Amino acid sequence: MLKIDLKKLKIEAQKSLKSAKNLKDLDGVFRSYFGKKGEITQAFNLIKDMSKEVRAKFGKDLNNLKRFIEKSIEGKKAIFTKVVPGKEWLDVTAPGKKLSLGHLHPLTVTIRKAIEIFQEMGFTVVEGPEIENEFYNFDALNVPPDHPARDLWDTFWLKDGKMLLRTHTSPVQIHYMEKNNPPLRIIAPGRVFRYEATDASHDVQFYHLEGLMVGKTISVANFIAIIQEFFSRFFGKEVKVRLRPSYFPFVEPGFEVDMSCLTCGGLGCSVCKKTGWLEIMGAGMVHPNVYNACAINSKEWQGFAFGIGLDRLAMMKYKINDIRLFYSGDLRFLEQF
Ligand code: FA5
Repeated sequence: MLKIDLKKLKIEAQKSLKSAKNLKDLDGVFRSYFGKKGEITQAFNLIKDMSKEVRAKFGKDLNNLKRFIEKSIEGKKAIFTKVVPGKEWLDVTAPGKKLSLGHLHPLTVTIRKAIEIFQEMGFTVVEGPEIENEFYNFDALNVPPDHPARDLWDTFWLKDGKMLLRTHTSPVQIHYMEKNNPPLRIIAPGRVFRYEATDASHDVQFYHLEGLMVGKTISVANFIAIIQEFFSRFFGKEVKVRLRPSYFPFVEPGFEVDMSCLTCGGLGCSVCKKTGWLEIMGAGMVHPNVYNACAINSKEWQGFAFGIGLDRLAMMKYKINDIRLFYSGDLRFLEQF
């Protein structure tokens, strides 16, 4: 039987490991011990022919040697594969990985800009709930039950028939005046909902910015000055504005405010329905019944309220010809801003 001297084998293994200069040499050492005809492999093949007494000791010693050589190879491999700091090659001219950054939605930019301008003019920002009850959305705004004016707003009623998705941010006026006494100067931006057919300038959800200014002598002239200032700052240029008499139950007198269509320069397009003007907001002097609903003396206080359609404002600013694009989630559209 072939005799194997494990001690000698260990010394030889140490020598060949010491002389290995790179990974290729190391691979050669590995194969010379663990390959098909490798020394350790062959030594294991001998075990089956050994007597019981010899087998136990030899097997144990052989396993120890096997582990020793494996560990030594691993150790040397770690040294060869270790990256030497400062010696790593880096191509500083290679193009970097482009991180795709998100950005604000054009409606968010519009809302923030509008808020900023009104804050600079001394208005306080107030919020209210998107789900309202009838009282705040209608009754307190001088629209009693069964009054035909309720038809002015196509409403999403909730199941109980009393709660609804607010059709405008005007209810925030009521919440605020219930808790605060005049003089006051607030804006209430927020999302509103209408159960109506969509087209280029109408959607079922959009943003309103309600404004309310009440004092002892606040007049329509103050409203015109404020709104003219707002438009000029928002668009960064003079914008033509016109007032048309209109009806809103919560104001008297009431008017509709149009701005010249910036999409077509007033020539007529699908956004302005070929009129050259775009209805951008409703407004008027607050109706005495609204003050009464909030326990405010209507003989002592007076002021104006308005409700701007922020989506339409954004359409004018960015020359967008369909309101529905804002809510389409289409990246080809959004990435243009
Ligand atoms: C109102 O909702 C009143 N609460 C505004 C108001 C406030 C009047 C205070 C007087 C005093 P109106 O329904 O017209 O008004 O809506 C206001 C603005 O919202 C419109 O001028 C328009 O710019 C925008 N708007 C109305 N309906 C839609 C719609 N379906 N999609 C997008 N914008 C709309």
